[in-house]
Amino acid sequence: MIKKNQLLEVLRLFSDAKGNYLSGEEIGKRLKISRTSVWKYIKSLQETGFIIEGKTNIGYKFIFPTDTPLVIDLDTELFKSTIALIETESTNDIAKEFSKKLSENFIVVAEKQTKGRGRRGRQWSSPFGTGLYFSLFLKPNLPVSVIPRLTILAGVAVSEALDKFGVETKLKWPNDIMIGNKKVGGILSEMSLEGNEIDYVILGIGINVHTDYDSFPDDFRDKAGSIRTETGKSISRRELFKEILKNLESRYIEFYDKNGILGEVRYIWEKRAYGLNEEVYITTGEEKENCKILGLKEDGVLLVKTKEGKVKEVFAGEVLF
Ligand code: BT5
Repeated sequence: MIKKNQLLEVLRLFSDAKGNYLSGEEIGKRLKISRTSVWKYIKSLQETGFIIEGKTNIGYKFIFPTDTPLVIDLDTELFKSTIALIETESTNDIAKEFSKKLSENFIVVAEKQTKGRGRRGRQWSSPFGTGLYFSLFLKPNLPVSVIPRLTILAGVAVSEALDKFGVETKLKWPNDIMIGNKKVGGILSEMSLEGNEIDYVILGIGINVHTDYDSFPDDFRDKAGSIRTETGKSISRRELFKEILKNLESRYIEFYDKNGILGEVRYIWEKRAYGLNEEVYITTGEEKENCKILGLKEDGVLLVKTKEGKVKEVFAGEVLF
């Protein structure tokens, strides 16, 4: 029986080895397992998509994906633990599953999701080794009404983190991260109530980092892209993950301390808004209306102007171009 946490330990050893070969003996010694077990672990990792080269009498070398986000050293006060998974249905579902077992904020991250979810039961395509798929489990003691603002806050935190890698993004209300006209990331926030109060919030974030167009399903291939396809940049998912967590943590703490006020985050979001002052279609349920995006209200609600010149607030829905 293969122990999952030891698989991760093998990965950690490889990421520390920085491209060098590690002998089976050395891996075995460090993990206190036999060489046969080492071989089984390597095989199991290979079967899930990791590329590990084996050379007789020398050892094993990690080829792909060396930027795996599964082995980051957390530098955070907000999150107390991480659940790292090679493959799972949906990190949001795992977070939900652990909501009863873990009472403090935690992170779930996976290399692949087989049932990655978007809003309203939509799919989130999550191929192995190319994107960042993670969920943040939070227990905020805040009024329910401010929780939808967390999607805006998370979008800003991701966009600012990407700035550090020289990647310019726009935010499409309410939850899309865009480069040009391609969607490269999305946020799915879900909450659970206990009576009238927040029990917990799960912020699920998906970002296409190296994903090729071919990996996206036909029905939205022309609308999706990755950081690599849109900018030609190949940035480390692990480094990006760290930067996002760092940013999100400080933005979230500020938001929390102000009892759920977006403050400057609102203006940062507006500056990065996709389609600001442009004609768009807003759909809420069945209706579709031609409007101009004016900005964001403090409460995360989108402000638009209709063809008749009426200013309207959009609480939920989609922006279509
Ligand atoms: C979202 O939904 O954009 C939210 C995506 C959240 C994904 C994360 S990954 C970690 C965590 N675990 C989960 O199971 N989910 C979260 P929505 O706005 O409903 O957009 C979904 C639509 O985006 C789909 O209907 C497709 O058209 C498109 N889409 C699906 N996968 C995509 C991808 N990888 N890149 C770009 N577009 C995609």
